[in-house]
Amino acid sequence: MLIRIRRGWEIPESRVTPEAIATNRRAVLGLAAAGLAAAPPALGQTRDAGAPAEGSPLPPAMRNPRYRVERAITPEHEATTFNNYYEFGSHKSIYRAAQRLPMRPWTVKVEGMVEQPREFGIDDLIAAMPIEERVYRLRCVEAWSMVVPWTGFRLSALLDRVRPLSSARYVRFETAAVPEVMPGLRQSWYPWPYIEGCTIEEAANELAFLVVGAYGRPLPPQNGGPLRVHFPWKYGFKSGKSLVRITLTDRRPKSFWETVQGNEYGFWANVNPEVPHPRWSQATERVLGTGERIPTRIFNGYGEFVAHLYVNLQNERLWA
Ligand SMILES: Nc1nc2c(c(=O)[nH]1)N[C@H]1C(S)=C(S)[C@@H](COP(=O)(O)O)O[C@H]1N2
Ligand SMILES: [Mo]
Repeated sequence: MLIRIRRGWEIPESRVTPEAIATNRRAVLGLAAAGLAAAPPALGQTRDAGAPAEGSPLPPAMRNPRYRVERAITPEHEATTFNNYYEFGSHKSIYRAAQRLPMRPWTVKVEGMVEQPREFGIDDLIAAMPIEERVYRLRCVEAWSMVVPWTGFRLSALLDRVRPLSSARYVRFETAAVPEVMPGLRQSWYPWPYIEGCTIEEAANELAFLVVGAYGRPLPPQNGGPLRVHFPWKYGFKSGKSLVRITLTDRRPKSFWETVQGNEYGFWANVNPEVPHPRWSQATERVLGTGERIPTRIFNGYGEFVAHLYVNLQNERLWA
């Protein structure tokens, strides 16, 4: 029986962009060359300028049609050359510097209030987890946004492996700190390493995603390779990059930006167009690639999945 596997980069939406057509053509050519229905996405493709030279090809990942975005996918080149990653510098053009981050070997510890703490090698983890592709919006607190096809697996799938104790209330995410390749770490006034966190309920939500790829390729270092988290309903800074440690805890983690400027960047940081940042409006966002300005949506458009998480938390500063 011939089973047609939907390639990761196929766009089900009617708004197909020129980038999508170009990418899809590459895919068709790659398929013909390999003569396989489920060839690894990276096969036979030329790497984009920002893409990494390291990392094993990802197993084929099917796009999950449940998460629809009624906007065009951001061109890969834009998403991989315009980044926030302060360890490499406090500007958007860190993608070249980030290529120096050694992405293999790479391990991530999952520990704290769990029955079975474990350390996973990244390739073992990718092989063991239910890999899928999800097209998600990302809205930075600085009011730009993009739409990216990420490859990864649910955060809860990983947490299930270590069996969190019932006393665990929060999840803390820690980014690698490698002084030899990260010039930003010399800026000693910043509270390195980069820390982020969420509640257990948020971690269990179906949208909370651990990312190991983008555009069908291994996640490049500038986007947080080889492993980053993404909460698409929250401002982008909640999505910690290049994770080395995930800790279950009963104490609310104090994040990097909260420590730097707590009155501007809080723990919850859910997207809300009606709650301005102290220094600018959050009503609209600039679309990466086109420069178009579009209205920002509450929970970044994901309210149907996450609004229930916050109904009993109205005394919290949920929006910034
Ligand atoms: N370790 C680390 N993670 C980080 C950041 C950072 O500076 N360091 N920046 C955050 C911010 S502000 C955003 S908007 C997103 C950007 O992700 P992208 O470069 O893939 O677009 O990463 C987040 N994760
Ligand atoms: Mo951001």
